Amino acid sequence: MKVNEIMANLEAKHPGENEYLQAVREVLETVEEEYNKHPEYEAAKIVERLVEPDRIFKFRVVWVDDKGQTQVNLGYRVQYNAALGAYKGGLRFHPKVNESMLKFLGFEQIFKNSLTMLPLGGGKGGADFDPVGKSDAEIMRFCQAFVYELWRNIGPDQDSPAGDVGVGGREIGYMYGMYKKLAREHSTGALTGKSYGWGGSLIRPEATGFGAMYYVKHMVEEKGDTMQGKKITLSGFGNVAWGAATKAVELGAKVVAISGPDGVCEIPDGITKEMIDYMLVMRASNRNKVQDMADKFPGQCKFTAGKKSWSVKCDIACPSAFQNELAEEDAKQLIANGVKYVAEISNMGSQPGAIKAIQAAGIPFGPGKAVNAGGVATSGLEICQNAEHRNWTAEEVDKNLHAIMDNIYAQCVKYGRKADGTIDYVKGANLAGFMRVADAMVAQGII
Ligand code: 2IT
Repeated sequence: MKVNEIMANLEAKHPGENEYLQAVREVLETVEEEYNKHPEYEAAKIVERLVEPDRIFKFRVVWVDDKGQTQVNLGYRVQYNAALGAYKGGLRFHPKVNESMLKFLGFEQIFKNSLTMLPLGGGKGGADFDPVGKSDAEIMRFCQAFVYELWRNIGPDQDSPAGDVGVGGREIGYMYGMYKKLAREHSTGALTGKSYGWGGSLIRPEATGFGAMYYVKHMVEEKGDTMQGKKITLSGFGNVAWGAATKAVELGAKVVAISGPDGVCEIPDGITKEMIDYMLVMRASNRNKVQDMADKFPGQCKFTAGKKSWSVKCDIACPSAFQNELAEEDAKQLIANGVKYVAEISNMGSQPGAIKAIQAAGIPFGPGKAVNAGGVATSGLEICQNAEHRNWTAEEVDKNLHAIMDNIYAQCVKYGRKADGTIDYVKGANLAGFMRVADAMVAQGII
């Protein structure tokens, strides 16, 4: 494999699909050396096959808003790679959703799912629907219209979507309800992130953030350090930031910033339980404004419009909202402010220049596909529970999640340890995830 040749071909074939091209380049650059030691990969054209999805469904979603007006959106499902299991990955509802975004997310998902060691293939989907300002009834009608189109292509042994940005428990509920009505069967494993009581798993809502903090704790301990008193900045205030804040506080750390599209909310004394609970209220309101937190807790929080979390001094920075949210200049500001660790909880949260700057400064950098894998891992555990018609206790789920994150961390160390003893977590995650998929593809023949 020659990365530059492959990338030149992909750029010609998929011009302007910048997020997709960025995600592919990063993985290929970090696996190139090892790949070229495996003639069986080259013979089976593993890379050429892996970079293109198995298939993409693209469809019109039509629904009626509260004013009685017809609305038209575009929906997608990218079924990327099924070497390790049925397609698995979230759905993103956001006005900027397009094919490039979902291809990058689907591509990342393949290796993330591989790292969990569960039998999960990679996929992603969503729509350019903007939940901001929508009523609950409008969200229900949109979810129903989306599933009306997609339902034949999902199922527990085919493809199992879950939530992502803009899709949480409420949306999964509406989608599962419509799926069940159309499929005429209670195939609970067709969607994950369901509510507890009708197939959902305890700890799934918290899992991405909990898993991320288990991983971050390893990064910190690797340096002989502890989580106690560490100042953490998060971005966003969605499901991921909520789970991460909950676990960070439990581990003795202090969350000193969250953010929104409108600006940053600084919390100098650290986030409280009441504030963490209020994040859920803010999400349910569909307003998408972090200023609401500062208005609710005046004196404890300070809102600044137009600023990002990365302007706030911290020990650990955790992008937890959207791709490319940490730019090179943000990384430089964090470094100047003495950041000790950076761990992405969002998918591809950092721009390539930011990762380079952080790594060049000798600061450990944890990539999203390893750090945030606890979410999809717990979706995998939800499917296990659905298959055996049983609900595990919260302790059982958390114990499994913790063990999976410990193993992901160990794989990153094994594949990412450099000659000088430090760890390149990006390379470790990509290589560990990639090898398992490549070996499965070789074993399953040219398909
Ligand atoms: O990015 C992700 O891993 C997710 N949005 C969760 C996917 C899943 O199937 O639980």
